This record gives sequence, C-alpha cells and structure tokens, in this order.
Amino acid sequence: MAYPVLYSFRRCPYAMRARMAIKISGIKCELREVVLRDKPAHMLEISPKGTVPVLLTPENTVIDESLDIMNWALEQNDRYCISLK
Ligand SMILES: N[C@@H](CCC(=O)N[C@@H](CS)C(=O)NCC(=O)O)C(=O)O
Repeated sequence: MAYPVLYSFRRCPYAMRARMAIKISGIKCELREVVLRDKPAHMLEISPKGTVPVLLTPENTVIDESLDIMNWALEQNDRYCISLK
C-alpha cells in the first residue's frame, strides 16, 4: 500500500501544523525530512516553489500549502471534531 509522502522540516511551523493534523487524523505517512539549503529534486519537481510542507497523496495529488494539508487530513478522519472549515 502506498502511503502519502510528506516533505517536511522539523523546525518549520508550517510543517509542524501539517504534521500535527496528519498525526491527529491517524493517517500513516512517509515523512521525508528536508534540508532547506539542499532540497530534494523530487520535491522541487512536484512543487517548484520550494517551500515545505509538501504532501504527495497516493492519488498523486500535490498539496503544498500547510492549511490545505491540514484540511486534507481532517477531511479524511476528523475524530476529534476540530475541522478548520
Ligand atoms: N504558506 C506556506 C509557507 C511555508 C514556508 O514558508 N515554509 C518555509 C519554512 S518554515 C520554507 O519552506 N521556506 C523555503 C526556504 O527557506 O528555502 C505554507 O503554509 O505551507
């Protein structure tokens, strides 16, 4: 089974909130920690603007805004009823 891939940076607040929403939603995810001064080619290929977080879903959809990643995660499993919408 393919998991979503999250490009992230540990100390980035935007990446933190995306990781928190994914965790709260109970979604298993492949976490790829990024060094901002040496971004992976694949990340830049799917999101040329070059910011983290970037999520690649199993359906090959790219979500590269943290708020959109949070909404995506909570739409799938909002078990604590904390939807942002
Ligand atoms: N609006 C974006 C902002 C993301 C953002 O600015 N992330 C910073 C790290 S905290 C980044 O990736 N900067 C690119 C860089 O430093 O090269 C979001 O909410 O996802």
